[in-house]
Amino acid sequence: MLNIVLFGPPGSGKGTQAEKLIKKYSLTHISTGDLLRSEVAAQTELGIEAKVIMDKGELVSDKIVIGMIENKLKEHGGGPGFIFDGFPRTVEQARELRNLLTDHGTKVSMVISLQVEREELMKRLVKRGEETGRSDDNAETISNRIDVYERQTIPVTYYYDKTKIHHPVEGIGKIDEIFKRIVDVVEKNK
Ligand code: B4P
Repeated sequence: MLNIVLFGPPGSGKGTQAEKLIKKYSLTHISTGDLLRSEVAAQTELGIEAKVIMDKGELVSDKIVIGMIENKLKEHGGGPGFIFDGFPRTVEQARELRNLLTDHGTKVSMVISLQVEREELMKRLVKRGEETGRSDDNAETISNRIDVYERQTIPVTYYYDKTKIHHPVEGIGKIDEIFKRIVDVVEKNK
């Protein structure tokens, strides 16, 4: 199986590039952000709890997010592989992902980490907020999301650095150019 973790700060293009990768490699897309937003839209108990946290730009608890991933893996067992978009975001989530994939007889094939600096992230997400009205895409929340990323999510890269499957990719430029850079990494390492 080809299991890709698409990693990077909020606004680095994970969702954007995941869409293209799933088409090219017929992978199953698992975006914890999308899963949480559908719980919010359906106004489930989990969604009501998650919305408060997401609107502050904080991370939803590991327990909730890992439970969602577990369900998705059960649902889609086999197939060519998965794209994990926005997961793992903590070292605990990275450890659990490893355990869950081991239980399914597979593992993370590669971690592609999009590199984009804060100023560009702010610009992209403020623009998306204006266009879509997404409630966590306002300047104050975006800034906190980037702080949370630096504090809680960057340590995940140290976790993967030890495994030699971590590949940083420049995330600035045209969407198709970035996609080509990612595909080059996938082709060399799959
Ligand atoms: P996510 O939904 O994962 O939100 P995100 O990090 O902002 O990424 P997204 O995929 O939406 O944006 P993208 O970079 O593609 O998470 C939202 C919240 O959910 C989190 O804050 C947290 O509260 C919670 N959550 C999610 N996963 C969790 C987890 N594992 N644990 C705990 N909590 C979790 O793109 C951004 C914008 O940039 C788009 O508008 C796009 O059009 C634009 N863009 C992309 N590429 C570009 C390029 N090359 N040039 C210009 N613009 C570009």
